[in-house]
Amino acid sequence: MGRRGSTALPLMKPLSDCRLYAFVDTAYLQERTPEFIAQQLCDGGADLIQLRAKKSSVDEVRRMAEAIVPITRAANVGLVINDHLDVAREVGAEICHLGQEDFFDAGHQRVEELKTKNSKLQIGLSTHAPEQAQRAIDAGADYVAIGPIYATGTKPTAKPVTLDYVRWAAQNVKVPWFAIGGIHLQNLDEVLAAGARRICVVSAILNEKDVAGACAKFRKRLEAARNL
Ligand code: TZP
Ligand code: MG
Repeated sequence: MGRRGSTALPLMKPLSDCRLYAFVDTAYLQERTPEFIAQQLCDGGADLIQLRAKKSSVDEVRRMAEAIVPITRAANVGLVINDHLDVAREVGAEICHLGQEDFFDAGHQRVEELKTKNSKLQIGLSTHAPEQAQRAIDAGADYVAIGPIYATGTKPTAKPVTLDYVRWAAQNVKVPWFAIGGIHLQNLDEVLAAGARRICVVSAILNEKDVAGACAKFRKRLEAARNL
């Protein structure tokens, strides 16, 4: 039996090797199913895929996650569940992503509090300023998201943090960190020049008809920047 067939060992790359973090965001599904998008993102070379379903009930999120898990597993891509820790645990996702309010405002102090015994679940936290990044790292976050760099329709009320925060992260953050928010192929070079080596991309991939092709373009650009 191959490695893939032998129980639920996480076979995703270590977070430090993950560079392209893509999304199944239900706001951008159009006529497409979550599974179709997930498969396209895997085919396009995403290292991580987040299920982000802001308007869905927990049951709907669970159903979507259950449909996506076999796809990400088969591709050895890490599945991240946004907001729903219980769903992440139930479906055996590799990672749960939480915002500042989901974690700190809910009274948590250490990410270990969210990890059940023997669980390999990793926790990623959103951050919007250096103090938040420091607090997330001190809390034991497995990765931090740094953003939104630019204004974005995916999170329209969030204030852009600008490339200054990316430059700060490049100097100061030692855990894996991902630049996020308004990143597209035309501004990718300046995000990389500011020091980012890992990026999250939602709309610039999902707005394309050829999702796998769009994803592959980001992948190629990140590969080309590997030795920057
Ligand atoms: N968190 C900070 S910005 C953002 C999230 C979820 C949205 C990123 O989406 P896009 O479409 O890549 O700007
Ligand atoms: Mg949240």
